[in-house]
Amino acid sequence: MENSINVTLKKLGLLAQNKATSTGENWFGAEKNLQAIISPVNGNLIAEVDMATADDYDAVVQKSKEAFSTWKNVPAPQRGEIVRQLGQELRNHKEDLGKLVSYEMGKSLQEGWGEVQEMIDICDFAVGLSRQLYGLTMHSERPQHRMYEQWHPLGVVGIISAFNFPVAVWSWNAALAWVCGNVSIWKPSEKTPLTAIACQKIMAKVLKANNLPEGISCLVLGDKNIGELMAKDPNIALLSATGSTKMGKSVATNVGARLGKHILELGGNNAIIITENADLDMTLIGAVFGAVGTAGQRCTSTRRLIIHESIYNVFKAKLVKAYAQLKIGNPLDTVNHVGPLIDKTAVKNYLDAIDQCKLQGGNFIVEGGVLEGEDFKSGCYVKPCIAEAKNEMEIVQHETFAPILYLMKYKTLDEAIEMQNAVPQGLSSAIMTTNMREAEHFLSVNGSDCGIANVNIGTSGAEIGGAFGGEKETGGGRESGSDAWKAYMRRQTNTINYSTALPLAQGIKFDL
Ligand code: UN1
Repeated sequence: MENSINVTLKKLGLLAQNKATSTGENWFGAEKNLQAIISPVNGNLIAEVDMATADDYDAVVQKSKEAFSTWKNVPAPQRGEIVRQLGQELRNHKEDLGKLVSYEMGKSLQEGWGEVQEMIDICDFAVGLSRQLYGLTMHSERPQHRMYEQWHPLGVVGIISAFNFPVAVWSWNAALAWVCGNVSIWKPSEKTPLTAIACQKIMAKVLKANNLPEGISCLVLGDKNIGELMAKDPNIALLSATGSTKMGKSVATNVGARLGKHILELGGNNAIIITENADLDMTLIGAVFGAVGTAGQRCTSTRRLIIHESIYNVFKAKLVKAYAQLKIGNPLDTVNHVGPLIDKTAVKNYLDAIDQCKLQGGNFIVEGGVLEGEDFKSGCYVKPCIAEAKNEMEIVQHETFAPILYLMKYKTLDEAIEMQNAVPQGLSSAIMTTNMREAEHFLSVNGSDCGIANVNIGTSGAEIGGAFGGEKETGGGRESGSDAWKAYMRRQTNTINYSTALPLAQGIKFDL
């Protein structure tokens, strides 16, 4: 395997030795501040990466501001053409980039490729969007006046992304930011910098081929101190941050203190309501993939199943049987369904959550535990587990980034919806039912309070075409599709008077 990973690294322009280097100017590090990157797949050192200092960060900001003065003057459809070329390069590199995502982060190869596909999809979306940055025209209340609105770029867009979607979330933000005329500075998770360097190199090549400044797309590798610099920096016109609610609150406070703009995509605590009218075979696939996909480390992962009492036991038995068939192991081996957690801290959080659940009265029907042996030598492989629990338990109210699924029973749909909504987070939700009244009630104003509400689909696996994000402690931001692009631009309202008089609005008389 070691050999095939080295080939992958090489094909992505990363050296196979243990030191990551880059020809790109806009990511930094001069072997001052080396951090080891360990694969959760086998515990091997993949590379050492230089982390940026505050001075490096300032230099990157300077580069990106210079690039903005060029880029904002490139017509939007031509900006779209650059993103089209990036999409093409991503197609060419899908296999390798997906594999590196899987090796550096631990998600299954299928999901690694799926993540790169999300990048390709958002590029396609952004190309179309580059010809559709529409403003409205309005009728003026004054004669021979015209009103309209237009959208201008913001400037430098900061992107802080999390380890669990190490490349896709960057592309959702960056592709939109660029067609909107912005430049971007990306701080990836310090746990997954290699995939970020690979993406940076791909984009740098596209920019170079088009004679455009590399500063249009910048990368800064760093920890939360760099994130804090970005949040406090008035040069960052918009900061889009994905991660924990704790991180989001700090970003919101720092960006808010300077009245800056932010997009926050934070924790989820997503439930599927399974009614007595659900197609249980279909439900099983959605629920199990939602709970164990990416080893329960998606912000859209299914954490709670709220099941009608009449089918509770039948569905519970199906779940237990399905969990017994799950194959846990090397995510690069496509026979496995579940790979490792990201690191040993994540394993500790998983074990603590299991302990807490037991202490708070939870009853495990599929036991958890850490896997041992040569195949699991990174120490990051855990068993997906299921506990019968109560919604109000403290641990159930909390997002644990691990494959722990909580089951609960309900009698009436209103009670189920109340439970589904009675958590601090509001990202994704789903109902499984073949009954139209139940489905529509769930989607109505009296239904789910989440940013995403699905019918007969699980909570994870959103398509890029819709706006992605959620309410309450999820942070309220929207990224990706629909009209999420508007957050990446500033709206300007223009009123033009082509008459020979100067009538005031609201009929105010002011004669000189
Ligand atoms: C995330 O977990 O931060 O909907 C993003 C999904 C993916 C994106 C998840 N398309 O599960």
